[in-house]
Amino acid sequence: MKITDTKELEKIAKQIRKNIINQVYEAKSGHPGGSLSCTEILTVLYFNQMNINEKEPKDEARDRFVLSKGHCSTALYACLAERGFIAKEELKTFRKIHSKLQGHPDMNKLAGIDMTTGSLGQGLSVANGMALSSKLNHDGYRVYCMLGDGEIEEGQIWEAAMSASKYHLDNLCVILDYNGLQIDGTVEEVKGLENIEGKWKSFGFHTIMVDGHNIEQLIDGFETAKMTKGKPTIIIAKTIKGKGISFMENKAEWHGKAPSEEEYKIAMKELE
Ligand SMILES: Cc1ncc(C[n+]2csc(CCOP(=O)(O)OP(=O)(O)O)c2C)c(N)n1
Repeated sequence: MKITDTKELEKIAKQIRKNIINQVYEAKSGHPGGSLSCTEILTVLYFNQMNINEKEPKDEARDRFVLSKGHCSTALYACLAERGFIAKEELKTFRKIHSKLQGHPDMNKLAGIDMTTGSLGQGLSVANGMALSSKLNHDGYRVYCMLGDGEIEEGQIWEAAMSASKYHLDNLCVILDYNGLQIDGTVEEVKGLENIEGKWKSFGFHTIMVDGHNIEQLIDGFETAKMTKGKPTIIIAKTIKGKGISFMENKAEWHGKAPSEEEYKIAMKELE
């Protein structure tokens, strides 16, 4: 399945946002802010870019995706449900005991999840391993890894960045969800990321800056990444935390909390 129509992809993104809010509301917990900021990125990956098959989720030849900012699992589950990897009904089990849909993604519970994540800073190292394996075995699959901008304040990320360029992992595409907010404040307040593009360039990456809510720019970015040889690519996607729900946008307080009944109704109305 490859959807190329921008309007169609925007419609899917809207449905994914509804799925995110429904999961968090039903569970009375979760992370809506950073899930809503990466919605279009995931939509483009899962409906336009990645070579995946919902009927064979463990196909060795599939492209891999690592949601390194694992707290945003609702966005990934919402996407997997729309793409047919799981039943939509299953979204209601998010964060329940014994559910396949744990608060943070668990690859041992759910086919379609390529890596267990949640402890920030580790995903890029694993993605490196996958990309290196694909190259050594001539498997041909690509690896995508999504990082949060708060997450990249972890030192392990920069060690992994050096390794990715040392091994010329041009089959690796990192996406930075650059929404400017962290768990309880701005990323700049916690530990500044000034000259973000220069930082990644100096670590040996090909850098592409996009508006992370613009489907066409995202598709162009991923296509350019595929054509880039000899080095890994990072797509730095400028986004808005809480995108799509007026009272959640750009508010750190919506990093990890559920809406009240009244807020839920307003949110769903805004997504109509
Ligand atoms: C190693 C580790 N330290 C701390 C946390 C707690 N934590 C969860 S989310 C978060 C902030 C992440 O910010 P960012 O990467 O910008 O995520 P986004 O804004 O996209 O949700 C923190 C500190 C964690 N999950 N793992």
